[in-house]
Amino acid sequence: MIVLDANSSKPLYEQIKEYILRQIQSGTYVHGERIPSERSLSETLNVNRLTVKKALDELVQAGHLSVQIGKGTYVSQPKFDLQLETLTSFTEEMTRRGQRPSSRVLSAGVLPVTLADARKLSIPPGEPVVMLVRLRLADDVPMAIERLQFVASHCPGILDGHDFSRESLYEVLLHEYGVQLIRAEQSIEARRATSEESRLLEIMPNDPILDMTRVTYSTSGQRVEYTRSAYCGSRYKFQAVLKYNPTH
Ligand code: 16G
Repeated sequence: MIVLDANSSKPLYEQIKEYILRQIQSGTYVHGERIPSERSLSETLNVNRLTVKKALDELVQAGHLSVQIGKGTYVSQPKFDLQLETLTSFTEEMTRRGQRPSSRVLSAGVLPVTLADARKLSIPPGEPVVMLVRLRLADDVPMAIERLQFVASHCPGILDGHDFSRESLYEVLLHEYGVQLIRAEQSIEARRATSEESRLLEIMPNDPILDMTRVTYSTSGQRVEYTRSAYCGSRYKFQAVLKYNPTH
């Protein structure tokens, strides 16, 4: 029996937050699992449902819980640490941490590059690029939506013989086309999810997104890939090692 102290100077919703955090810390509520519904918690704790809602909302805002629309409220998974210094593929990253990578191909085709994207890739406007839009998943949990363009002349016919819901693009490029990627320029910006992104990533509308762009170079020094990806802000944390530069 859990007793909340109605006479305490600490508001009831704060006591409920502490109670839920204790359940997470002790492992009673497990990462990635659904917690009891608002109704069930209000019955267990014998408090008004609105008070439970306020506590849950604040825990969601703080990132301890996350709402999956139509499913319920879940204990957040610990965030993924992504190293920013190494050029890796999604498949390599997930495999390294013992998770199963997969993708849902949302669209794939070869199209003439737009003027703006041609500049990013340093190619003439209209040159054919492979466009591949994928929802990337780790152990079946959606992590990111990647919209990539790859200069088609480096990988003729790549979309014909491959299933990119299972295969790694970087592996196919290396093993079949001999394209070794050597360096990338990457930037990260914060923004809110669009309604389409929130549906695909199974997050709340307006949840935070880390919008990443990557321009990747091959060993020949040419820009070959331009990718714009929407990473789920609640599931990622980026890390970099910084070195002191005495000339600055
Ligand atoms: C990473 C890359 C992406 C690349 C993909 C290839 C970003 C920030 N990074 O997600 O540019 O296309 O890996 O993955 O988007 P794959 O080899 O597993 O198909």
